[in-house]
Amino acid sequence: VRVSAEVEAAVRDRRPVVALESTLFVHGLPRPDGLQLALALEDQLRGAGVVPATVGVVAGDPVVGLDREQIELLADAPDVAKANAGDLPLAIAAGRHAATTVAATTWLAHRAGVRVFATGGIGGVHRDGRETFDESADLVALSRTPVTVICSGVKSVLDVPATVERLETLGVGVLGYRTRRFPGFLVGDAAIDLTWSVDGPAAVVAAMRARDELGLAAALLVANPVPAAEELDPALHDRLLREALQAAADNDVRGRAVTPFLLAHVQRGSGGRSLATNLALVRHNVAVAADIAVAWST
Ligand code: PSU
Ligand code: MN
Repeated sequence: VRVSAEVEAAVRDRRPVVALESTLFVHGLPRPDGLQLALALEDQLRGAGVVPATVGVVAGDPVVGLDREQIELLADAPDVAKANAGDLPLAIAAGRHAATTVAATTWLAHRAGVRVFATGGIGGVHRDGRETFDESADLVALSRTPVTVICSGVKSVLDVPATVERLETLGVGVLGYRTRRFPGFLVGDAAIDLTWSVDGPAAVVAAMRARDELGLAAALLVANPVPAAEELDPALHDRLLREALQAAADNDVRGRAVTPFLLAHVQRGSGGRSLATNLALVRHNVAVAADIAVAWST
């Protein structure tokens, strides 16, 4: 793993560092919003006194702490693979460019000694998961990587209650951040009660310390809802999602094509509002991650 000099020094000196993934800006957002967001998140972290550690694979090199040119390269290149943890050695051996998902990013961040990671939404159980077994590699990766992940839930195109059940089975501790309900990604509330809730970074750090002392392998998931002023109207969200699911069924869309199809449908139907909400929730997660990383380092 190639760790940038800046990230390596910060980890060694116990200064705050936050990892960021690359699938979000390479595959999860339209161009040029992805690149703009990636650079804005780095600036946001630096402004909070935190070293950013954006993770990705550049020509077969797994990098923790991509520099600006490397971020631009991944955002612009036409042939960037999407790598989960199982894909990582294959992308490396093939010398490919690859964007890292939550699964691959947590692993590389952990190898570099980075303990806090912010993203938008993690992967999860697909709605047809009972038949297809389609469940994101993020879930099992989180079960064996002791990193703290700040997110706003899982993409609402997934089966959210099933994903929360799987997190429990896999031993991933879920903490509501100033909420007692699991967040619904573009909306604040997925109507699932949480057992544990914290009111700020110090309580997250206490849980991280206890997890380390117990020698547990799993991640902690900090569930941070999108701010109320920026959520997508829940009625609009539900209507767009219903229509998108119906359109996918009508057009016989299957497998890997389903998620991009549904997201694009919601995007068009909301007239760009879902994109604005997506950007807002990621920025909010990065702000909370910065607070946690600062508290952890002190
Ligand atoms: N959630 C989003 N946009 C994304 C992702 C999640 O709103 O782009 C990405 C993350 O990188 C996550 C990955 O780890 O999708 C999950 O993909 P899969 O279901 O193929 O494991
Ligand atoms: Mn899948």
